[in-house]
Order: sequence, then structure tokens, then C-alpha cells
Amino acid sequence: MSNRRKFIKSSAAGLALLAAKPAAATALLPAPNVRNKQLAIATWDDGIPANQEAWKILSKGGKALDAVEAGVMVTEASQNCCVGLGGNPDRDGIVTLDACIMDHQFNCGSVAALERIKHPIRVARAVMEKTPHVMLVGEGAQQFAVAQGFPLEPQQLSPDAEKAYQEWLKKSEYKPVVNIENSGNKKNKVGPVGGPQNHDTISLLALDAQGNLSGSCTTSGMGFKMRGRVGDSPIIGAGLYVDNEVGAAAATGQGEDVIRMVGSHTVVEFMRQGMSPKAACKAAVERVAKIKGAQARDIQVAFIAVNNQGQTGAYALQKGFSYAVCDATNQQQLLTSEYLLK
Ligand code: SD4
Repeated sequence: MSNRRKFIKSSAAGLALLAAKPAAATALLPAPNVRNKQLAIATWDDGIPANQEAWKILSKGGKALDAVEAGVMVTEASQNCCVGLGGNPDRDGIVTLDACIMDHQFNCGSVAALERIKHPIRVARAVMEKTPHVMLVGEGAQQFAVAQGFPLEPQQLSPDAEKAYQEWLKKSEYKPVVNIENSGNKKNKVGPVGGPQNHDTISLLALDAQGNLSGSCTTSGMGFKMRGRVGDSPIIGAGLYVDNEVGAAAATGQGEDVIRMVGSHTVVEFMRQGMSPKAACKAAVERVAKIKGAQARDIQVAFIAVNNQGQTGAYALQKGFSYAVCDATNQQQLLTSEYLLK
């Protein structure tokens, strides 16, 4: 057999293998005591409306996977938030979106540098469910989305993003400001984008009535990034990780520094060692601080986490990180995270 035929044959077999979903081993069964203890935890103030949408599914006994997708779709579509097509563009003036999703059986899907698609999280889920791959990027991701029936939106900045971009062009200086990636901070000369909320990412983790965990993360990325730049948000293990045997975690903040220490996976591994969700988030933040040294003051990194007992927690490098937790007793809870650098 020629090498080429051998390659085609073996890669076809490989694809079939990749397409097969991981078997539901006993280890993946949820802890029995978390059944019917549904909850959602999400980053930043926008976590509240996202959690509320997720709760509509969770409270009826629906799947965590459906809840985390539906929840962040609210944020992607919101005019008051910088997540999605209303976000700031890259240096060439083009909005590029990143998103990923992961379920309780290590199934995961991701898109990066996706243009002109309103709901990247839905495309990430389609990558997970309809391809043998985990991640599609750029033009290929867009081609896949169109083939799946997602409409191409106009290549056009929102009025706020256009204003911010024109302002940014005057100096063309790339300097993300802690907690203000896309905000109306005038000192930053970035200008107001998207109204009251000032973040360009949302991550949402959910526990469903069956005791299963899932997570999602979606972003327009850092405003005025280099063309082609991809942050942590669509990287499984960095922006998001779910292991039903242990828990789930997600990140927000300076993506490069989350990727460096594989943030969300690190949080889950700390929980595996017995740490509470908050302690695990704190240990991961301490690792970021150690790696960055004096430069840690120039960035924000924050994590949220839930363990498979239904306990939640969060921790941030700097002051100013908020997160929302929603369960049967309170669907509107907005909490202020503790932080490391005082
Ligand atoms: C990124 N982690 O692209 C994202 C930015 C973010 O709130 O979280 N903003 O690096």
C-alpha cells in the first residue's frame, strides 16, 4: 500500500475514533447527593441575566449543557454588553469572536477568530457534536458555521465600537487596563462600548438535576488585539475545564496569562487534591502572581469554580471582579470576589 493510501486509511480510522464519544464510565457518574441541587455560576455582572436564562432550563430538570449554552447566548445577543458582535474590534477594525463549551463526559467544542456570527457558542457546540474535532478557527470555522445554517451577519461595528476604534486609532497603543478591557473609561481613551457592563467575556458553569456539570465561555477577546490573536477563552483547559468526577472551572481576564498556566484545568486539579472551589481558584491566582512577579499588578485574572458537591467559589488577582451565583433560593445573587493583591 502506498504511503498516501496508508495515511488516508489510517486517518479515516483515526477520525472515526475521534468521532466516538467517550464512554460513560462509572467514574463519570455524578455524586448522588447533588441530584436536584441545580445551580449556575457565571463571571461578571452580566452573569445575572445569563444565569437566569440557564435557570429556566435547570429548574425544569434540563441538561447543564443546554443551560450553559442558552445562558451565554443572552450575553452574546445583548446590546448592553461587549461580548459578541457588539464588542471592540481588533487592530484592523474587525470583530473576531472566541468561544468554547464542555460537557460532563469530556466532550468539548471550540471556535476561535470567528467573524460575522452572532452566536459563536452555538457553533462551538456544533463543532463538539457534529465534527470529529475540538477546535475550528478563522475562515474554516466560519465556513463550517455557514454550512450548519448560521447566518452571516454584516461586517460592521456597532456605533459604540466604531467610536472606540476611531479613538484608539489616534494612538494605536495596545495596553489593556485591569478590569476595563472594553469599558467606557475615558482615561483609557477606549471610549464607551456596550453600555453599563465593562467586560468582553462571559463564562458560565452549571450543575443540573442529574448531578452533571457543563461549562461555556464566549468573548470578543481583548479589544484592539493583533489580528489573529486568540486568548484563553476558547482554549479547553485554559478558559474552561469540566471534569464531572471533580468539578468545573472557568477564567476571565488577561488571556495570555491564563494560557501560560492552563488556568481552568489547574483549578480543577487543585479541587481534585481536596481544595474547596474558592481555595482552588486562589491557588491558581497565586500561581499567576508568582509567574508574573511585579507585572502582576498590570493585569487582572480571575477564576470561578464549582465542585461536584455543588459548592461554588471564585478568586481574583485584583479588586473589582464580580460573579453571579444562581440556585433555587436566589436567581439574582451578585457576589464580589476576594482578591490577592491588596
Ligand atoms: C481574553 N480572557 O480574550 C479574555 C478577556 C476577558 O473580560 O476575560 N475579558 O483574553
